[in-house]
Amino acid sequence: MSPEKPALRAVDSPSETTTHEAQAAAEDARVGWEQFQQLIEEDQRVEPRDWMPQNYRKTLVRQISQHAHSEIIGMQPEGNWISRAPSLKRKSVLMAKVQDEAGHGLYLYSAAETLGTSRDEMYQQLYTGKAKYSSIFNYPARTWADVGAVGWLVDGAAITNQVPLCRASFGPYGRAMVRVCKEESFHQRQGWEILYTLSHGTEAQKQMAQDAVDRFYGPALQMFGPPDDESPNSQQSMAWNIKRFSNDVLRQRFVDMIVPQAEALGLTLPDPDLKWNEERGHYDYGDLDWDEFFSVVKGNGPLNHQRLAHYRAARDDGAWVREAAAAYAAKQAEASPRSALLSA
Ligand code: BYC
Repeated sequence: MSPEKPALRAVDSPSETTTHEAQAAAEDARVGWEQFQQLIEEDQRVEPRDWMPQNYRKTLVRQISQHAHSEIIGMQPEGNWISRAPSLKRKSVLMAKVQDEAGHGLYLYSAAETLGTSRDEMYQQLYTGKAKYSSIFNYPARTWADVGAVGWLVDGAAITNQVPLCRASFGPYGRAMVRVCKEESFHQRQGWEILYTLSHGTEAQKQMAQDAVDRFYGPALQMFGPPDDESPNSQQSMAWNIKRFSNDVLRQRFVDMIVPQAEALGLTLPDPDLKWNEERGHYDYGDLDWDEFFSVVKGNGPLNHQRLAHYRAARDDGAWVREAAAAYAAKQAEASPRSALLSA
């Protein structure tokens, strides 16, 4: 006897099913929203499988992918100096640092992947010029002293910005930041040490260090993003415990940190308005050139085109390596599905 076909219940008609599913989805979203709110209020971590609002996911992908791209493009100014570093020791230290930056990019791409955006998609966005990356990397590193200024000022700004991100509400981002920050603090010391050596060398070396600081000071302060009243994302990101402090608060923290460090280096910071404000308990500093900042972010900085062209060329040149690796992995999987699974 053939099994009886179950009678179609009223609720199984397509429109009823849709209504039923929509109600269930709305209920899931309501419960998910409450759980999400509770995690944020209790300052706990949100994990990839937790329900999260679409805009929370979107802003995380926006910030994390932009951060990852910054690490990848950020290899270029210093990578350019590996073959010209003044000693074998300096060369190997710089090589390790640049390699660390590549690693940071990879941790961050992995964190963004847990939000459902594939690595290929992010690479493609960078390749086509759609993605943003930090404005600072569109400035040239002209001299060996610039490598010191990048380490001291750029990595210094990065640490100031990223230490609070270790407590970002999204688990994979916060955990990636812990490791990144440990490595960044070595990078900053490496930069400091280069500048210290130069500023205690010959007059020409000291001048080279001063020139580098003069050129990188303003753009490093702009790494923290636009002033608070022109920062559309800060408020919501802070409400979601992604960012813990506003752009201006972190910029001030950085200025307060580098003034005594510059004195110890025997170098000056190129800002005549820089002075201690007893009442505020902070250093006052002069206006930054925000027209220049927005122009760089829009793609019109000194090296935007060159940085992107170099990235594209490297990606194109490396296509055969990726194809060969994929073909090898497929061959291994065919020969031994189990070992391929284990090595995946
Ligand atoms: N450059 O509302 P806002 C490193 C964009 S690499 C370019 O304040 P948010 C290293 C911003 O994205 C470390 N764009 O945004 C590597 C937004 O545009 P969208 C890099 C910038 O997200 C190698 C718009 O302006 N660090 O250390 O709340 C060698 C409005 O801004 C910039 C990170 O990426 C900028 N400087 O705050 C050496 C840290 N600033 O997205 C060293 C992670 C702003 O709406 N990122 N914009 O189209 C963050 O902490 C935040 O995303 C920011 C901006 C503080 C940068």
